[in-house]
Amino acid sequence: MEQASISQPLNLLRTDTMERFINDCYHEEIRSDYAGFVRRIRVSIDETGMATLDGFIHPNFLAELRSTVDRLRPVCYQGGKRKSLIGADLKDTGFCEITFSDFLIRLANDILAPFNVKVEASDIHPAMSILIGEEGQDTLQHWHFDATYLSVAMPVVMPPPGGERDGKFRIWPNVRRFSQNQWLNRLYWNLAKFAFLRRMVRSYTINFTPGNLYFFYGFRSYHGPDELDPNLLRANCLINFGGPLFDLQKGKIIRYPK
Ligand SMILES: O=C(O)CCC(=O)C(=O)O
Ligand SMILES: [Fe+2]
Repeated sequence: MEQASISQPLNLLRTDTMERFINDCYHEEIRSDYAGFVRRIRVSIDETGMATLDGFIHPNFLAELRSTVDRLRPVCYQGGKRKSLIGADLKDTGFCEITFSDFLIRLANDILAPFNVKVEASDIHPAMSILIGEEGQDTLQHWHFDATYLSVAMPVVMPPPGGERDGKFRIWPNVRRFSQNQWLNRLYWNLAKFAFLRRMVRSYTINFTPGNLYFFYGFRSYHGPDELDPNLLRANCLINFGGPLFDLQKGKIIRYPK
C-alpha cells in the first residue's frame, strides 16, 4: 500500500537530471531508494510532527539564496513596515526554482498521497519572511495554523542558536486532522488562543539550521516563530502546498482517510 502510493519510476531523477539545489550526499539515496526516502519523511511527520532533511540544500545554492536575501531585504522593509515576500517579489529567484521544481512538487504529492490529496503548481506558494529590527517583531509568537496540507520551511539565515531570543520555531504537532469543516476550523482556532489549553498539549521548539529542509502538516500543527532579538537577522522561506479549504473552494470534496 505504501509502495503503491509512490508515483512513477525514477527517470525524472536520473543523475543527469538531478536538480542543482540537491546536495550531493542525497543523490544516491534518491536514486536508489526514493520510496524509502519518501516513507522516512512521512513517518517522521506522522510520529513527531516534523521531518528534517539535514543539509539537503547544496552549499552553492544556499550561498545564492543568501545573496538573494541581501537583495530582497530592502523590498521587505519599504515604507517602514515589514511585509512577507510572495508572488512577483520572488520571481526568478532560487526560492521559486526550488518551490516549482518537478522534484519538490512530486515529493510533496508522494508524502501526501495517503491523504487522497493532489497538489498542482497553482496550489503552491512560497512566502519569504526576513525578520530584523523592531519592524520584524510583528510576527513573533503569533501562533497559528497554516491553511496548508504540507508546509516546508527552508531557512536561509538564522541567528546562532543558544540565546533566549534566538528565533526558535515552536510547534504543537498534529493537534488535529485535515478537515473541510469550516465550523470545526474556527473552533480549533478559537480554542488554540487559550494559553492554558496550549500548555496542556505537547509542544517543542527547534532552532532551524540553514541548508536543512523542515516538513510539517501546516493545517494540522499550531506553530510559529518564537522571540527574536531585534538585532539578529532571521530569513526563512515557507513553501505552502495546497490545503483542505482551498480544495473546498475549488469544489473538491475530499475524504481524508486518517
Ligand atoms: O518562520 C517561521 O518560523 C515560520 C513561519 C510561518 O509559520 C509562516 O510563515 O506561516
Ligand atoms: Fe505558519
